[in-house]
Amino acid sequence: MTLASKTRNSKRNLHLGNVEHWEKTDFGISGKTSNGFFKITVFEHDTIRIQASQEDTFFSNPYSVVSQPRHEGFSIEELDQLLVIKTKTVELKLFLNPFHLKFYDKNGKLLNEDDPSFSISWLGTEVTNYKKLQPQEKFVGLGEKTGNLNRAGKAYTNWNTDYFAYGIGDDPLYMSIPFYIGIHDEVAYGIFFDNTHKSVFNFGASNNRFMYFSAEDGEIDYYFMHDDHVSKILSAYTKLTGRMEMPPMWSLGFQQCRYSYYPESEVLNLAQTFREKDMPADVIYLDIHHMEKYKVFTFDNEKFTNPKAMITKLKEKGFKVVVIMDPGIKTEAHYAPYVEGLGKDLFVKYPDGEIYEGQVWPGWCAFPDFTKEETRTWWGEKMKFYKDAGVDGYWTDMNEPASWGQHTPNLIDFHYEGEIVSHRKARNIYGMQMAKAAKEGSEMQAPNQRPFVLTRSGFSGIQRYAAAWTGDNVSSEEHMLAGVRLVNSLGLSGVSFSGYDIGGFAGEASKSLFARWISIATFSPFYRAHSMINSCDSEPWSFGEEVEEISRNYMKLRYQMLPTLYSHFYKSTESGLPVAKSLVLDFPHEAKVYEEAFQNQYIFCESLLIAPIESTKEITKVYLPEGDWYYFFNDQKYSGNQIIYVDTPLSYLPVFAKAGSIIAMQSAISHTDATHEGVLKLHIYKGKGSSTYLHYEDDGFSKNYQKAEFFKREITWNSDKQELQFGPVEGNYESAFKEVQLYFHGIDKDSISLGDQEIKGEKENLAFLGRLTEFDPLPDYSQPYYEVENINSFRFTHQSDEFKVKI
Ligand code: NBV
Repeated sequence: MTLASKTRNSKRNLHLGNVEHWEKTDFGISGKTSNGFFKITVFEHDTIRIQASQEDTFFSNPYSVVSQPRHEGFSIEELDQLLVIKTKTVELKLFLNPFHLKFYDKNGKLLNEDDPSFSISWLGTEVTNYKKLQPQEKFVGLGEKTGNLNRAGKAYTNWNTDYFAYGIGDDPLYMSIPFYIGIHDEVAYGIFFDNTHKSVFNFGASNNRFMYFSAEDGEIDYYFMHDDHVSKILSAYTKLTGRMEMPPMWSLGFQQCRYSYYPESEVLNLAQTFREKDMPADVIYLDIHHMEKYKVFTFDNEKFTNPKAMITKLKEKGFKVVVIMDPGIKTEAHYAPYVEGLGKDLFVKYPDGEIYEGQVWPGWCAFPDFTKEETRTWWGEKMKFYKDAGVDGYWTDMNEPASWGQHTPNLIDFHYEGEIVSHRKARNIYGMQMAKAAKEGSEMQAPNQRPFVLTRSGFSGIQRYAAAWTGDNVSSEEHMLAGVRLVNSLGLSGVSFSGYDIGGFAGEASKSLFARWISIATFSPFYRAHSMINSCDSEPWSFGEEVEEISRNYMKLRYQMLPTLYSHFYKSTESGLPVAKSLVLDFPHEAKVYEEAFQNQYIFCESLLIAPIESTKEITKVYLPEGDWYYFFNDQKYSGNQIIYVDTPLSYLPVFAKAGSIIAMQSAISHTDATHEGVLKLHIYKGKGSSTYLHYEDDGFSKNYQKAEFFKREITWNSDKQELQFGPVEGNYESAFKEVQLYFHGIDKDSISLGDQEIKGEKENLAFLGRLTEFDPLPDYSQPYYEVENINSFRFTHQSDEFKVKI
């Protein structure tokens, strides 16, 4: 009996068995056990790959990992019944009889260990790795997963699913990222299980013995990552699976969506209203009604008589257009994409060669096989249709792939870059490959323009191709907070550019809910309002004057913060670390971070602590981590390491600036392309020691930044010495800021020196959120108006040489 048939026939758990033979390889070891084969690869000093298979061959997912193992020093020591593989960061003990692994840090502290009895096992084709639960072990990450920040005690399934109006505890949703971080006893590690089949992560649900990750089929193929800092574990993961590229600046602005805006007069009115109401915005979306009979690569000529002219008018007003693209191709005779797809053999098929058809918006559809390069290229060519009309961004929806009935038959075949596999292996990767097709299509159509793709579905590595949003959420207070957790969790899983539908997609937001939601989203990487067909109007002016005023204030604040936001997006492209960062990343061993009351808190752009709170609450508890914090709207200072109570009038979201930080701002503008005053306003908060803000600028839309056309400099603030150092400028791009204006928070000085020059301060009253107008204040909105009073500001010419400001 061969191993494979032994496994297939097994009705009980089959362990990998005892190691019978092993040998050294270039990057580690490989070997044979009584029931299978294994391979251990030292990828980097902090990353070790573990593979186990029933056969003597190992398959690799061709889609997620983009890096190669590097020759870094490691040693292999053979002891009695044990092999020890050591890098400068991790020690791995492989116990031979039976095969099981234990990982230690460089000081010999246990990080993670297999359950020795089961370690890697098969049950039929299902393959599982069982890991002992460590005392008080916490688990974070796993991407777009509902529930608490700490996933201990829960189990999750990775199976990309179209889930309209999901509940805040429901699983699975649209996207699968089989990567998590385990934290216990002052240590942490990360595991990325690189298997695209339906998989389960059980963090101690229904048992108290182990956590496990299992896949319906395929192999054990995981990367173990460790470092002293959780953020370095995340950097290691994004080194493996890639990082986002610099998005166009406009995609950081406010975006307005609706299922669906039509006809073209409505779209133009919408744009006009934003401008008339002085509410900054950059993007309008065209949802499925832009198409003729929902056929992708068409416009409904009655609703949109001249899309190109419409888009030209929108551009004149500073708007970009993003169109939806669904994968389903209507199986209609003479419809070019269908005819071409058939002719070029680009659709997903049954194993007997017949085209698979499923029903979606256009009726019966064929599905392009995005796991095939020819299909992706062809899709990119078809996108010329939109490019010619002036479209700038693409929204890949329904790419789980969704179809009515929600039960795509498992037997259908996908190309999978030549391997030819069933739906069981391909489903989870399909959406990501559609997003890749869209990204590359956009680049094919406009080579020097940065693509913008928004995707619903994805897998590990999706951050290389698209921003993500959390699908069909619901207009409720708990959904608003659940969305924050989803975005924070995506950030902990390599996806820095994500957001949720402001106001909720399904259902109708109350006035206060919308106001609070748009306030929170101002501090979300992706900033878009969207709502369902047949629901009430949900533009930021549709909820009455107070909400309009609050929305305008926060939208303007977002545009004022663009220099900081853009710089942190740049930083994230370099580090893989999130722009909206759960507190767990900096304070993994602080128990309060996981408490229900505080688990939604996060740090935005390294400098602002955001404490999301329901719109119905008038007061909230906020946990301030160590360090000092300044309430953002009036500079009230609080010491960290304590829980404080804060009033939460609707117009003021609890936001705190971290002592020691530098927050770069500009004047409010109507859209990202509009000209600002040319003054870089640096808000500097007194703290302890020194901290650095990396300021980054470029043209915001082209790829010229890849050829050093950027302006980059470190600005270091030393609170102890009271010195601000502007470092050397890198890159060949001229800064758009002609002047610098400094605002010191927590420091009372009326002059500074800039070289030999003394500069006198001018007293200013800062109003971060503008003033609420006097009209008809409802009781809830009649809270005091906060402002930072009588602060000194200092203004001088922006220099590109290094310089120092002494306070
Ligand atoms: O295209 C229509 C919607 C879209 O607005 C939404 O954002 C997607 O998540 N789409 C789903 C299809 C149907 C929703 C009921």
